[in-house]
Amino acid sequence: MSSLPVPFAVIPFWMKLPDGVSSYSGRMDSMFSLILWITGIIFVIVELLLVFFLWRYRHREGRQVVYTHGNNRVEVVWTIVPAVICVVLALMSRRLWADVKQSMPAGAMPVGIEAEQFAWNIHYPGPDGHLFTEDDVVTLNQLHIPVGRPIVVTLRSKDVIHSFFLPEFRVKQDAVPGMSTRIWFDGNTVGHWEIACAELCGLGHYRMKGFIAVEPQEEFDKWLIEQAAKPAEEAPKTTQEAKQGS
Ligand SMILES: [Cu+2]
Repeated sequence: MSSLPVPFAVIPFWMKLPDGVSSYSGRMDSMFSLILWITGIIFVIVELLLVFFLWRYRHREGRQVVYTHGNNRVEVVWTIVPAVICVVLALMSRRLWADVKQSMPAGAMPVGIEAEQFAWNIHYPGPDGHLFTEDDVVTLNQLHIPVGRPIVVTLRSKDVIHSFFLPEFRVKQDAVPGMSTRIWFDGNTVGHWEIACAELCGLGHYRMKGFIAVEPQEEFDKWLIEQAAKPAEEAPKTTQEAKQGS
């Protein structure tokens, strides 16, 4: 999919997505721009036809109405063509969906993320090697990952539905109370970005923000040791008013 013909791999400049920094962001963008081109071209054709017909069949004194039962051939064509396009797109995105959402890469680093109103609790496994246990290293809103290493996130929620959103990594996944959802991604560029909540989750939704840092392995190791030495931070207690807004 990364080898789509050039025009389809290019997104118009006024629709630019932020530069992708995960290993699958390029494939996702190709799929996105292909669909955008197909739907965009169809949109323009349909709107032009609409305007043409408005003009062509406008009211004129003495013009008779014509009753028609349609045109079978045209109807068959405009049913089959979109159906074929949809099936082809479904088959093309199937593979990407499976790679991104359904199979987890081997040797990935496990991280647990528990969303709550209005913060992200980030868990790294402690000495027992398991997530969400007493000895986890827990940080508030600070997700650090080593560059180039796949991360498998086990996503949970303490209260309502949140959505874990990393725009530059092309990651978006709901965190649903009572469910553990696994997702994976990686970062192929060193840098800092934001974690957003993409699901309206209460009055404090606008400030439910975290930070992701992609750093060289040694820096990450150092950072994790520092975090392990610190007492875990608690999310600030949300006011009753803010919770009621959920
Ligand atoms: Cu939220």
